[in-house]
Amino acid sequence: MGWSALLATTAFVIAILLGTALDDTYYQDALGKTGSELKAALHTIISDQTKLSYSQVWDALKATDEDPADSSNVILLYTGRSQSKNDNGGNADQWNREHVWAKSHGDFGTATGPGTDIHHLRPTDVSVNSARGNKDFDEGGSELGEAPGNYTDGDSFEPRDAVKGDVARMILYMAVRYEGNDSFADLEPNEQVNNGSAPKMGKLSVLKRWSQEDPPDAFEKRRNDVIFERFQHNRNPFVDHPEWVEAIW
Ligand SMILES: [Ca+2]
Ligand SMILES: [Ca+2]
Repeated sequence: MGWSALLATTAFVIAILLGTALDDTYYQDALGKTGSELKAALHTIISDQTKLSYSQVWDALKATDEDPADSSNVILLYTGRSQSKNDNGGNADQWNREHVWAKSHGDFGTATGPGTDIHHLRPTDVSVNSARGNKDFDEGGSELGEAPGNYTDGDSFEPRDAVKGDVARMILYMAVRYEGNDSFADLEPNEQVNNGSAPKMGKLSVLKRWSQEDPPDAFEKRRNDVIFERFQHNRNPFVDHPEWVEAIW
């Protein structure tokens, strides 16, 4: 076996062991459970975390969403554009911090808590972020000229296919992480659009389908690892175990 083959084999074995190790350690109390018992076990596991300030989120996103092909850039969620890490701010074509679970749904703002939880915060083009606004997720509408593959109408937003599953798993992470037993609302998915300021996000049936259609890829898995190892020290269980979406909902 040559060196490159040996390295590839070693990397593969480490990846398998890491997955097994997570089940034997991090997810130990969740294994074998389903429904509300699984949700409760995961809530306890992922609530043990370091919390960031809203200003710390900028630097965290530069690490979690780094372009694997160019370490000076991040990949923007909806446009898929690779853009300089330092080109963040408030101008229309800069990138800013998108709350995938819109912060008005439960009115949690940007105080340390759900509003600074980088599992659902992503770099996005400023004006595309505005177009999404606080809309619920559903299919249909007009395509965004600046973000091909993304659609919106008066009451919902549909992200491009490559991140549909990412969006679903971020929303469902938030539902498990925030259960109303801290100073914030109990966040839950539902079948509505136009949820307004209610601590709800729709549509659950569409999000479940998106999670099936777009399983976790290398970028999403790496992101989960970076958040776990370097920032919050908690994981999105649905990136590690996508089958837990159906097991709970
Ligand atoms: Ca994806
Ligand atoms: Ca909840």
